[in-house]
Amino acid sequence: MIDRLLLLGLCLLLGELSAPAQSFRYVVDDADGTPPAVHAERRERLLRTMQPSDVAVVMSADVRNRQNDVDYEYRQNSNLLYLTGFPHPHAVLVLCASGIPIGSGTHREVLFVKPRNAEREQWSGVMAGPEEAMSVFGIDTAAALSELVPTLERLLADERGQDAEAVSRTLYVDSWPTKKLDMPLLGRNFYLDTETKRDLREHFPNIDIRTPIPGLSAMREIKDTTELRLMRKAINITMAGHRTAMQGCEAGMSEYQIEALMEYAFRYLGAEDVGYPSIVGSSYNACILHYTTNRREMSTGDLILADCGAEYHGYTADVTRTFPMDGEFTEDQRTIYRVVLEAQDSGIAACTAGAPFSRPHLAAQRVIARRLAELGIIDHADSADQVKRYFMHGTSHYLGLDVHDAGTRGPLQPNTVITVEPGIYIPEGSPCDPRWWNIGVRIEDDILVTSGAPENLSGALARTAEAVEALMREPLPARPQSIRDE
Ligand SMILES: [Mn+2]
Repeated sequence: MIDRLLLLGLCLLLGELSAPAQSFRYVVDDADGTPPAVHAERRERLLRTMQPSDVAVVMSADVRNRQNDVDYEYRQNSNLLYLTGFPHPHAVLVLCASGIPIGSGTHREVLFVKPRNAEREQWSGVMAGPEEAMSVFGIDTAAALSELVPTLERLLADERGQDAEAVSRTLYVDSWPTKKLDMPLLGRNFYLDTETKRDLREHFPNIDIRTPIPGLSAMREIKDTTELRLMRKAINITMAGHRTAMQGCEAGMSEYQIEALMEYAFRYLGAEDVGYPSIVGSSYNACILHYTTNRREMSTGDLILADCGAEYHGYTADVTRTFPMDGEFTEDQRTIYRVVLEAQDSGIAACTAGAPFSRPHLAAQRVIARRLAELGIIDHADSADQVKRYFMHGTSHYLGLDVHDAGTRGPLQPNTVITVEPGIYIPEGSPCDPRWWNIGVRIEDDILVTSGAPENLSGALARTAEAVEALMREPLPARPQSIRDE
């Protein structure tokens, strides 16, 4: 990274700081993303869930600083991504069917964004301004971010000073992606949603202000054709990553090398990122649900749990496989693995339209309870506490733009994607025969609910113990390969 202070000093010396900066072109590098017309249709659909005079506000995610001049890689707020595809920070979408006053007219949608700045672009790349928001992203009207507050003032002015009886509008404000800032020295935490609402209520006392936007979760729960296409792509890339990790696994490796093989394949096949930090836990680390340290050197006889998902054009997969370091399960590992697989099969079969959201979990839990009791690992299959000791998490969550995606948790509906991921975790010291200690197994697939049988979108990746062993005997291809033709 170039030292900015050094350059700044040089510029000042040469009197170059005020020189006219280069103007860069705004380029979208690939055409595989969501078409602007699809975003426009989603905005229209959201507007139809609201009263005509209601206002919805959706903000971009904040830029998060790592230290000094370095920020974390930017990731857009999923709700704004879903409604606009706009990938940059400092943007706010306002929707109102009865019209938002901008310039001489009124508009149903306005995206407020930072105007372009040639000098900044030289350092951190080109960000779309109002012009590109309209021409590239297909937003009806875009304006400078500085216009946001004055516009809201004009839009909501009618309601000011009126008595509560006259309240006619609801202002829906999207939740902040960052919920809470810890401020230990002030002795309190700062909750962004609460603070935002309080500020707005002071400013517009007669407007009903609510968080979040109610229709949005229900919309995001059901995936449209474009979303399913991108999710299949993310899942196919993810399967290739898991194959690369299993085929490349060798004696003496460390967890981070499995992570490296996985993420190398993700990036090589076009994923921009991971959807969540990769979990690669061996031996006792496999018993920690969200273990992401990934630093342990593995040894012979270890079981490796890899819960990793590629993010492609905003959509993430979420797949877990558990495999033996040596390419062959021990007898006890195989026994536990088969129980988890049976539970998962049972959970997947329960993913039918109309079923309560909890049904896959109950189906998987029932199998695990019965089998753990048969193996003598617990005393009673009907003791929820005993089962929870070894299977302590839920079996399913929605999947989409977020790994734990938006949704209503109502009955399952066609074109919803959920995970089915039962597991059994037996840390050292557990009250059972020590032969089971340090076995942690989770098997997770991404399931598309349809009007008929559920479709396992990641089912082409080895699932049975024997298929995993067969895959690990295969040589590692020179380059990561997609399993399915796109
Ligand atoms: Mn998951």
